Amino acid sequence: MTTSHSHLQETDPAVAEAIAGEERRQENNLEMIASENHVSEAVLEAQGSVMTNKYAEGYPGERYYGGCEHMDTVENLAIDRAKQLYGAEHVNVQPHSGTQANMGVYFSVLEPGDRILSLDLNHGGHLSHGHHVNFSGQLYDVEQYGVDPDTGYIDYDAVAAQAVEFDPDMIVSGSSAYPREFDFERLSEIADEVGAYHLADIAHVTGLVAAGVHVNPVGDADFVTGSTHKTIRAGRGGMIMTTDEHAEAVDKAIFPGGQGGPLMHNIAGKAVGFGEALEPEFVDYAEQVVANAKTLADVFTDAGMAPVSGGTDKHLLLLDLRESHPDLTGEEAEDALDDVGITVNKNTVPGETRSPFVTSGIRVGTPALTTRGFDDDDMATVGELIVERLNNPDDPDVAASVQDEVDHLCAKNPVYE
Ligand code: DSN
Repeated sequence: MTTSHSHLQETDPAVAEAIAGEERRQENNLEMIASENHVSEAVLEAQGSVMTNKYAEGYPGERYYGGCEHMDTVENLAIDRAKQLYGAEHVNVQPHSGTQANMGVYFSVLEPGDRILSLDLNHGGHLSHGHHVNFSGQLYDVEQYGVDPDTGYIDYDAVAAQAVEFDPDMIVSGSSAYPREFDFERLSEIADEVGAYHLADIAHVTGLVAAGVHVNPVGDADFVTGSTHKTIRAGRGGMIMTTDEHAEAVDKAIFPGGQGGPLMHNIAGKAVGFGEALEPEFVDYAEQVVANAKTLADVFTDAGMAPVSGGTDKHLLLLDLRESHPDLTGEEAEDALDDVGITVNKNTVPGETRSPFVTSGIRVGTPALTTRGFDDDDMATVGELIVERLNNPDDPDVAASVQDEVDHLCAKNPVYE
């Protein structure tokens, strides 16, 4: 990848320098935010293309503007490739984000005041699943399910009982910090029993599902939403998958219901990334993402920092620091790691007692490091560095030695050659 940005450097050095700084930061830090990844240069090229100039309200073959023939080509490519990856009958690739995708689903079949049953944010859920600070919690009547405090797993019998009691119009599954696979089939059965729709939000695991290393809810859930830039490493944004039955309602809810012109440069990036995910090497990547997360879980467990639920089935771990590091908040842990070039995010945990700005935990993910080539041995070293730093957050000698090792790992596994 070019790092010069020569034209921008001339016309707008302030922005050029910020972009160059971010390139250096990504290259020289261990990016372990579970929702982030490093896309290919091909995806970057598509996203930075003239596709950004074009308005294309409507859908392929049915646009409200002229000159959309190339927009139709990339949008159809993105749709067809997503259908191949997930086996969906209908795909909408226009949502600007995962939250917009969820909004599109809600708007397609729910009325304000309808009832949603979803996973609590502190137990790994997402703001757009009905949190009171989000439109979803303001427009709908929301109840939430949680994880069993003893096991850290969702208790599906408890969810079934709650569903009978609450009588929701929609059950939402999927998460941003629940480290275990969902039993999508069981949730669809529960939804059927109470006459509710089932929305499975696979935002974090779109890549793992595409590669077949995580269960696919398409075919069980009425609606499946996802982000397109996390584990799937495609252009930034969201998508909705559904059956032919709900296709028209979903498309109308996205445009004109919830959005204006689609972000065609991002849709071009989605098409490119989906094409890459159809290649056999993508399965190797996804398998390594999960293997790396399991390696981290073993290192943390051996160090007395057992992750919530005892491990992971996917690309992320949630560490509740209250027992292992009672004097360290999630915020302090995030800062301590940031100081030595390891980027994670503070995260609320089941039974959280602190504010979302402070928290008692951190979330740690492997998609981005796996993209830059980290294998099991590298990941074991990363886990040991995290333990070392969190055990000695005020020791400058430890900080210096961890930083040295981070520098070495980054140099050995460059993001962009
Ligand atoms: N911001 C994303 C995450 O980190 O999980 C969710 O939207």
